[in-house]
Amino acid sequence: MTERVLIADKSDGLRQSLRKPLEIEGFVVSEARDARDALDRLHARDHDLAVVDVELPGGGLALLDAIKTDPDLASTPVILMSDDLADGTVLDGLDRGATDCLRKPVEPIEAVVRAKAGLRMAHLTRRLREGDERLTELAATDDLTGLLTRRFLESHLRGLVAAAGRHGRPLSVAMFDVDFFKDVNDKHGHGVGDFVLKTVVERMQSRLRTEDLLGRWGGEEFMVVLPDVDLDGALTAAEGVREAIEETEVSVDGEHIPVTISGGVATWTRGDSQDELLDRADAALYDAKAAGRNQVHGDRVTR
Ligand code: GH3
Ligand code: MG
Ligand code: MG
Repeated sequence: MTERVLIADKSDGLRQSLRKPLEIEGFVVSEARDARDALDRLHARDHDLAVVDVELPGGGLALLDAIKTDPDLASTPVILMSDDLADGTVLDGLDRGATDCLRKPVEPIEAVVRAKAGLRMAHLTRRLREGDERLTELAATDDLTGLLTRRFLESHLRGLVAAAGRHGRPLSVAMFDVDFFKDVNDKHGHGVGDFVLKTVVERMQSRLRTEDLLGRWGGEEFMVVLPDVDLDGALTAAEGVREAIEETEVSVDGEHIPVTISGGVATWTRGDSQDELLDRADAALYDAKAAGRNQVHGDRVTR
């Protein structure tokens, strides 16, 4: 695969002197004489590397910032060129995301060597990042439903509880459990049970806002974390979810399967640990079950 390198420098002579050796090594080279021109070229075509003079008209570091803060361009490695590595600009640039630097006047062979090393590093970084995303995704989502896992939700909730404490913002949780789910499995088999769970999840998701975090807490138990929502808001949201499930028609082979859920809601109050908050939601869920199921209860402390 040919790799494309952008050389951004105001001097025609310098761009020419770097173009040749890079082309001999098989790179495709484009040139820009100022920051605006460079950014236009980077947007117009994918580049694998940019070599940027810190004294570029329009600002070498300004161009670096524009690249590193643009999601489409941020992964492009940038090598800075400067005639004074001691003045701090290059070090500043490395802190702002540059990969490497070249001292001016640039030796053409050195430009080639650094370009190759920069590209190799960019490949490795990309592969690491892709691997990392895959691993994070595996740990964060549940196989059957694709929902966030309990482990992920618990670790995320820890941060939200701390933030609620710092900023005094409301934070609520709602715990749901499918009613008499064992009967569904016993009567229709585990496969139908799985199908019912997926249907329940789809309906729950359709009722929740994107900010609400829905996760699978255990077998047929689900948890919703509601940032910035107080008890009344959480009760309304949970009731909406319960209604949506009650109204959902689930039939298998023409047979209607009644599905309902019960919910318990709790709101964080100052001094609460995460476990206390979850315990109170759990207790409220227990109340809802004891009161006859297919209903949502708020916890007794914050109600
Ligand atoms: P309750 O109203 O008190 O919640 O009654 P229940 O029958 O739902 O309660 P119980 O906790 O006794 O049963 C839960 C059942 O959920 C038992 C378990 O086999 C089933 N289950 C858990 N995970 C899965 C799953 O991934 N797929 C299927 N099909 N069943 C599951
Ligand atoms: Mg259960
Ligand atoms: Mg149940």
